[in-house]
Amino acid sequence: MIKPDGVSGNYSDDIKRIILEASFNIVKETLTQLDKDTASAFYHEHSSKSFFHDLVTYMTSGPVLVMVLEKPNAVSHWRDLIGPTDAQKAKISHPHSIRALCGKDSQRNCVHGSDSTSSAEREIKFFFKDVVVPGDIASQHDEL
Ligand code: YYY
Ligand code: MG
Repeated sequence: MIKPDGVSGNYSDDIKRIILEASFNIVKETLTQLDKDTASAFYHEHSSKSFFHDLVTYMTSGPVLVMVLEKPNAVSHWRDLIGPTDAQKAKISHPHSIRALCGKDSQRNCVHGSDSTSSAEREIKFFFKDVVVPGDIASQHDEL
């Protein structure tokens, strides 16, 4: 997912170029505006965190571009490509990562990536009810 700062900062085309150069297939995509309930449900695992309210405010501040990406070991490859959660740290430790390119800090970090195959399955179904997730996606053992 390209988050609101990525979309409003006009990074979508650059990020899609990086995605295609890394040999991902973009299976589905949709530009959508999250409302408070949807953003809260998407990030429900963080609902007890101190940053949750600010995170929901940020995620609902503008449109997001949601994509289903496909390639072998897609979860871990995408996480490698986006870099660490804190974009300030990414700029130092992973200067070629997407978060280093367009993120601002530990909240406005430009992109989302599923953290496991089971999260990927949940998140794909969250946005794309009609995508059939391959049965073997959960057997790749690339939990992070
Ligand atoms: O998976 P990833 O996005 O890299 O980080 P998470 O620890 O799952 O946090 C989800 C999301 O929450 C993060 O992308 C920004 C936000 N967040 C925050 O606002 N402040 C923090 N200190 C940590 C995370
Ligand atoms: Mg996460």
